[in-house]
Amino acid sequence: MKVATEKAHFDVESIRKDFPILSRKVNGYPLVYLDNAATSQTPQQVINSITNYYSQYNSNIHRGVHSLSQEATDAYEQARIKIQKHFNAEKSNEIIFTSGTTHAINLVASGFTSLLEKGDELVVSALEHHSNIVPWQMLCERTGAIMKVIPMNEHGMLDLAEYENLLSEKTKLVFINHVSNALGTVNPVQKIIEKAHAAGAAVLLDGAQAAPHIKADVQALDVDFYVVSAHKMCGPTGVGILYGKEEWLNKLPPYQGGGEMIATVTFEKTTYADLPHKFEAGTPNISGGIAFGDALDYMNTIGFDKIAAYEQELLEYATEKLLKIEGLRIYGVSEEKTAVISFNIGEIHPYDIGTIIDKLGIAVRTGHHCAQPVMDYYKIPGTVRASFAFYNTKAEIDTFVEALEKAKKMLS
Ligand code: 7TS
Repeated sequence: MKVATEKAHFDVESIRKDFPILSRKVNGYPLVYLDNAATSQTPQQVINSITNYYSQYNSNIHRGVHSLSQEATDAYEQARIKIQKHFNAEKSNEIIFTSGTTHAINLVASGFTSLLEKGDELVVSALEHHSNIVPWQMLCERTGAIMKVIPMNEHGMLDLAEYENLLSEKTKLVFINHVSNALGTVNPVQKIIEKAHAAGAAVLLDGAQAAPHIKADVQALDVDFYVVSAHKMCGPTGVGILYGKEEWLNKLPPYQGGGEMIATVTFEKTTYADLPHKFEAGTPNISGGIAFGDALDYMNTIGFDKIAAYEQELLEYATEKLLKIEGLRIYGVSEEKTAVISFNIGEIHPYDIGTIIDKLGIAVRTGHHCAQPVMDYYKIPGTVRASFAFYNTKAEIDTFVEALEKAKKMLS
């Protein structure tokens, strides 16, 4: 994202009071939680939403005549509408509840089995999380389709000229993350979508790392599929969505068979329910879906513009401070990036740094971040990744940098 020009006041101290976990201690030190790209923390408003569901109207949806079931169904469908509005989908039946991004990608990849022929081509990028690689490799094995990879460069950005060379009339689908989880790079998705459509290919954007920071407008993007996980944006784990254009979702066969996804069942033939139920077999994560809607309300009340501007301030502050540590190298220096910093210090193994600073109450992720091709590009086993959220502070960054200096002394 572009650097914010105006540093508007952001009342982080009052926001932090919404997150009970932020006041706990870890290993005797105040928790400094910098692993937000793995999962974000949960505000009391969202915790209350889950408690309220289980203490007031826990029941199965879409089937009971009784009042509790009606209340639960209304709340769940209301959440679907909140999500539709948030991502500006044209219709609420284009929002399919899933267990998360991984499930959503697998749903689409499975559906494409019947739409591809041997020799068809798929385009992926070198920057992907494994969940946007492996389901498609499995699809290629089933169909004989071929996967082509857009290369990345030293800055952690995609080579768009090479992307254009990869596109042809054989290309059926392009799948790319909106934001890279390992490096924070914001990809030029509008251009990527335009070029894919010009070649006649559909596009799936993995929005798992973008949605907590950028309010995507699926109609403005004209994207065919957009997938996210609630747990990266103040919601609970085990729930997410697949947005798909209605015409595409109608073309894909159901992913799983079971209750709630049928119109009629006989042993001779079953007919399927309309969207969105065709893709929602079985009892879903009801409280999770409702809480996802409430998490979006929570973030929208603060405002995505304000969140993005504040996180950019944190990113600039942390980048400047970290670069003062001798021997520290940051991977991923795209001009447009979210508040993620992946780095190594000299030859020190990232795991050792992570372990030492954990003893000081600081949570970061270390390793390949489920993006091994990115690590292979840089010829490293992994990095230390600090990923910031709107409830982090500059004081926490200072604590983090001091802890890194200590770790460096111990390990050099
Ligand atoms: N896509 C991207 C870009 C991701 O960052 C992740 C999770 C996923 C897909 C999978 O999401 P899930 O909710 O289905 O598991 N990324 C990370 C991470 O960076 N650290 O831990 C999980």
